[in-house]
This record gives sequence, C-alpha cells and structure tokens, in this order.
Amino acid sequence: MKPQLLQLNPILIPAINDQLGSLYTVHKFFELADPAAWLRAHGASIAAVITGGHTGISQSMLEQLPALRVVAVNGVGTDAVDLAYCRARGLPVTATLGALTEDVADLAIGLLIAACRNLCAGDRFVRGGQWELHPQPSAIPLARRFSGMRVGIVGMGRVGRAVAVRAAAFGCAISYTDLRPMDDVAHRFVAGLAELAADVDALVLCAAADTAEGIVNAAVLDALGPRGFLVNVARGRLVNEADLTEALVAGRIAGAGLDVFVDEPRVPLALRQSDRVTLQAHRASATWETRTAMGEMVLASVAQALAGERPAMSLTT
Ligand code: 8YV
Repeated sequence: MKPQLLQLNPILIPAINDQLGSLYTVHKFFELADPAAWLRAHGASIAAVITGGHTGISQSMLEQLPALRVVAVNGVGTDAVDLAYCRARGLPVTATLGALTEDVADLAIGLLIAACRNLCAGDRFVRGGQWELHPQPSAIPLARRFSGMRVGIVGMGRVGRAVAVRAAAFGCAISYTDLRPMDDVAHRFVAGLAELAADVDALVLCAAADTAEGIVNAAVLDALGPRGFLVNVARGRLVNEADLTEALVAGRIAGAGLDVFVDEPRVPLALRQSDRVTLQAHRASATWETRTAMGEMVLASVAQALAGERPAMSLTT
C-alpha cells in the first residue's frame, strides 16, 4: 500500500503532481468538503504533509497526525510551523533551501525599479488612453533614479545576499542589518533598523519573520523619509501595515513595492488605491523553473523521511 500524504496547498507543476501521485496516496486538504471531519477520520493514517511556506501547519493539526514522519514545506519560510514543537517530537520539517533565492531577489529588484520609476502607473496611463488625452510630457511626474541608490537590506541570508549582488551591479551602495554582522559579507553592517532606514534611499526586506513581527513601524518609516522606498519580498507581518498605509497616503515615504501582506489575499484598500505602491500577489517564487526545483526538493525530502533517513533539508532533526 502506498504511504498516505496530506497536501495543504496546490502544487502547480504537473510533473511534480504526477510523481507524487505515483508514489503516494495524495489527499488534497484544500479540496475536501469537510476538512475537519476528514482529519478526525483519517488523520491517524497520514505519514507525510506537504505545505506552503505561508500556510505552514497548525499545532492542532499536527496533534491530529500521530503517524506523521515529515512536514515538507514547499518554500523557505518556516514561520508558520512551530519548529520547537516539531523538534521536541523528533519530526523533520524540511524547506526548499536555495531553490528560490534568485527569483525572489529578481522580484525585489523588479519591484524597486517599478516603485522608483512608477512603472505600473505609467502602464495604466498608456493602457487607459490617457497619453492621447494628455500628450504633454508634464502629464506624468518625473521619477526617481534607481541606479546608484543607497540600498539597505534587512536580513542578509541567501535572498538578502542575492539582492545585494544585483543592486551592486546597478552601482548601489549596500548596507544591511541582521541579528549580527556576517564575517563573510563585505557590505556595511548597521545594528539598528531605524538607523539603517535613516541612512538609505530604499529598504529591502528579506528577513525571516519568526521573531520580527512589525519591526517596520512608523518610526522606521519616518526614518526612511519622504524620499525613501520600501520593498517587501519576505513576509507581510514584518511590517506594521497600518503604519505603512498611513505613511504612504501621507507621502511620509516615497513609495513601496510589496509582494507580501499581513492577511493574504486581503490587501488594505488604501494600499490598492495608492499610485505610490506596486503590488504583487505573493509571486516571488512563482516561476516554472523555481517551482519545479522546489517540487523536486519536496519529493526528495518526503522520500528520504519515509525511507527512515534524516532528510537533507531538515531544519529540526
Ligand atoms: C511560496 C514562500 O509562495 O518560500 C516561502 O516561504 O512564501 C513562497 O516561496 C510558497 O511557499 C509556495 O507554496
């Protein structure tokens, strides 16, 4: 009999779904009519869980899966899984470490250029026929140059470093903050987030959100100031979204590029209505290449755990 696998999020790569289906009996939690009743009836038979970085898995669900041998996160963020609980239970929690670094960094730079150059507002201007109605060059305000900006990176892990490489190629001066300075990073370390914000033109959030909820608040945004930009490709809850919305609406910061939000898929109306913001629907890792690589890592992690091995990508065992 094939092992029973519970999948909490859709996987968009057909070849990965085919392989999962050939190796396991896959139960798609998101398609069940009564998920709670299903869990009560079948939870004890589940050997593996696949979930998304943003979705994670709740402790109450974990407690209903006594035979579970692995939680494979199809992503790098594990802030929605209680790692301490899993560690105590001896349960491997795996992530797709390294698979999405380049795509997330690409989107961070894309969002920053889009925010500085008002790309989406410009697109709407042309698409909506406004150019013909207002052909004078002054109809669109001048934008900000990205090349040469002072960029502050919050979280100098894999993604932060990949953003730094890209920004340096645009002639940007890079500074960063993290829990501690990194011996192998040549860029300038600034211990305090507000101090970093005061000293750069753009802050790019690349940090894990496990213990950093709301670190970007009104004080940090005011330090960034009316010529400063914010980009978030990490987790929405790193930012106090109410403070950010107020700062954008009042022009206390210049603009933002956001891929992640506090309560996805709900995005505050004031953010959706602001021309200062470029928005994406949590898409930083959403390419065929990266999602295929992530799916292959998930397959490998589940196979290793069910073969009785320690999964190479385990963060807890
Ligand atoms: C994905 C993510 O959107 O890696 C993460 O932590 O949030 C994203 O890459 C998600 O995990 C896809 O399931």
